[in-house]
Amino acid sequence: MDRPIFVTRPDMPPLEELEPMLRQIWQSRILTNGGEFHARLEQELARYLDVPYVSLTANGTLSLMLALRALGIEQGEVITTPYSFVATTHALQWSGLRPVFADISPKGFALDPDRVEEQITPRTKAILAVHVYGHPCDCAGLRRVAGRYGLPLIYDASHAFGVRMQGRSLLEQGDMATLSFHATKVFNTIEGGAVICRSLAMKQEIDRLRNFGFAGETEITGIGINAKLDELRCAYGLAALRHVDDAIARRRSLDAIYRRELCAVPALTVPPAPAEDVEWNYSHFPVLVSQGRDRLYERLKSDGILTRRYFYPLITDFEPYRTLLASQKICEAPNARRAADSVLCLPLYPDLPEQTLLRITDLIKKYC
Ligand code: T4K
Repeated sequence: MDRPIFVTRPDMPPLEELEPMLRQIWQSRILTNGGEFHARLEQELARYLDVPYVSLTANGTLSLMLALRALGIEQGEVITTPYSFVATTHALQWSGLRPVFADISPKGFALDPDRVEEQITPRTKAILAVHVYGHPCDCAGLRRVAGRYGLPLIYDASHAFGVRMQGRSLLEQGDMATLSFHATKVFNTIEGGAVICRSLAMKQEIDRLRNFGFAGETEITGIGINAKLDELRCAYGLAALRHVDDAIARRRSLDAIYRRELCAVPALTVPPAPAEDVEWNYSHFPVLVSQGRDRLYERLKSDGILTRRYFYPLITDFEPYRTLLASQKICEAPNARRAADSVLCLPLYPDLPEQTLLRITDLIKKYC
């Protein structure tokens, strides 16, 4: 049997580009707690992403927890989306915050600002939105709502590496944005992540919090955590960054073939690419299957095509949350539910051969 086709494959830098940096690490024995490669990756990412300050972290989940802590959001409710990877809500729960869910927009996959506003009460302490699949949220609408009630606005931008809107980095939106550099992301450091800060003071606060709160050898300024990224992963990230433009270009051409092949399949809706003023990263290729999504998922699986239902089930439907939220009146979120029940993310990664992609689209046409 052919090898399975996964929904994604990590994009890895050439080993020979990594080797000199690994030798240097072996010589210096500086492995973690900040080092040359860590400092260089923060600088190079800030330049590449066109943002003022980058604080590297061990992963995207800890990035969210650090952002919440640095903004002083330590109790109360945070309005968020049920249509995301569970880590978005887990980060709130681990931070002792109560998630309150609002529906996504009927067009697209991100929080609807009007639905967010309906959930605001005196207990609300912040809004946590997600740029799902790297498609920008309605940032103007969310900014208006957050501003009206004086609430901090945080973006989980785990999918939005390198995305730009109206000529500026999407990561500049909100009070803080967080990234995941997990192996499955457009840019990866195997595990890893970052917090994007607007000011040096905020970056310094995140830097202290990710290192247990240490502000010097004998002083801590807060209850920090260990969320540091080590030198090996930073070296890997430096090598990977040199290739990320090529990887995004390759994703763009595969995305175009999928669109060409699937736009006329009656049982499918191919969500439009983001608006023209958005430079997108082509992080995922979701389609909406009006009927029989799970049957299509299973049939493709039996052909060795491992699509994924990102994001099904809704976060509110996972068991721990069903119990935790049992006493709470949960918003119905019909738009999020419709998306979760019909979405299928198709394989998309830079070295997916075109021939394989065409085999996938042929099978989809046959089964739909
Ligand atoms: N916020 C959002 C919106 C997120 O999407 C995520 C993570 C986070 C926050 C949290 O960030 P991190 O704390 O993770 O940095 C994956 C990833 O583990 C997760 O990082 C990601 N989102 C989520 C959307 O997807 P799974 O359980 O679906 O991954 P897995 O292991 O099934 O991988 C998918 C496919 O990728 C596999 O079938 C094969 C391929 N693969 C995967 C890995 C890990 C490889 O070929 N090599 C690999 O090393 O969660």
